[in-house]
Amino acid sequence: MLIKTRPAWDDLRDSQATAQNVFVRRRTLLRGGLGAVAGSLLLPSIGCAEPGKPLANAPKYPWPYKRNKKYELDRPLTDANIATSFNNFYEFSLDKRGVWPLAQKLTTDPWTVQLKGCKQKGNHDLDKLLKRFPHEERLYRFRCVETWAMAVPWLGIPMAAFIKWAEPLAKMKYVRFVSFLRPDQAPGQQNGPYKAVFPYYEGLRLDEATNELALLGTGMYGKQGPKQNGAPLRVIAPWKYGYKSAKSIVSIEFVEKQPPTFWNDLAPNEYGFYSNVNPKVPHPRWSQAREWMITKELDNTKRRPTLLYNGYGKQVAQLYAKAKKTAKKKG
Ligand SMILES: Nc1nc2c(c(=O)[nH]1)N[C@H]1C(S)=C(S)[C@@H](COP(=O)(O)O)O[C@H]1N2
Ligand SMILES: [Mo]
Repeated sequence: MLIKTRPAWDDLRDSQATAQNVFVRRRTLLRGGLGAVAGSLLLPSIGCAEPGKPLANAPKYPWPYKRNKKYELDRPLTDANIATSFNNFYEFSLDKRGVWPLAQKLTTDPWTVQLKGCKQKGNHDLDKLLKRFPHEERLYRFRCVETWAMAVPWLGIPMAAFIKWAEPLAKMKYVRFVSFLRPDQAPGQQNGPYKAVFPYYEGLRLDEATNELALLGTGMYGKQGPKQNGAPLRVIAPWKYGYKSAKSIVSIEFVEKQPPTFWNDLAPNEYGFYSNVNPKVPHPRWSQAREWMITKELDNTKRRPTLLYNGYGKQVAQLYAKAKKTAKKKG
């Protein structure tokens, strides 16, 4: 209903439609002293940088895997060079085209993951941990809250298999993910407007995390990593807006209560905990009715309808049958 009264929101230019960026601008201005950062965000974030060959540095995928053919796409896959050179990863840069060169500094091997709130609690070497699980390739849609979208051949392990092995304590109802904190490798953690807020933290309800769709991502396009997309381990929850999928995670914690999340803490009126893709729930500053697929041209005027739950209602709608009101209200 809201959408019908505000059709103009469908015609947002990218400079207005960069949700999280616009918020940063306000915040930096409020804090003062970061005028340069704030100023650069006034420019549209697309169409200026040379994408290069950002997949080139990603190592060959080290684990055997099979494509799970159950998950089919209704649209072409996004070009690998586009999906790996147009990134949201504020630890490195607020400029989507500037993330990938900076992210190469992150050392991802060896990598330790800490587990809490489960029988397998403690520090685990990631390579050893990942050997325990069958790896799969899955073609999924991906949707950022800013209205850009892509279709990606992810590689990873089903989160349900990992959680079954980890054995969360019976009282735990949520899982919390925490990204790395290494200011020496991530300029955004040294100087960015969020330096005091990092590490990035996110979470899922336990029944969301054990849904068949949820993955712990370890690669894409047949390769490990790449770093700009969250190597060596990230969350993949394709029915939710992209910010739910924390990248380069170092800690997985099973907890009793709904954990606070990065964007919800920063702007609770704009970013909820559930954050399920929903064309009928507009962001306070733009419509979510339509989305645009990232391509070489980065043409955000060619839009297609957004799908409820990003087209994954068959798998996830039942998760929200009881809690419908909360999920919708929180967007
Ligand atoms: N640690 C961390 N994880 C993050 C982010 C971030 O800034 N830091 N951005 C999120 C957002 S807003 C999106 S849309 C996706 C982008 O993933 P991609 O660059 O692989 O497309 O990562 C999410 N995970
Ligand atoms: Mo996003």
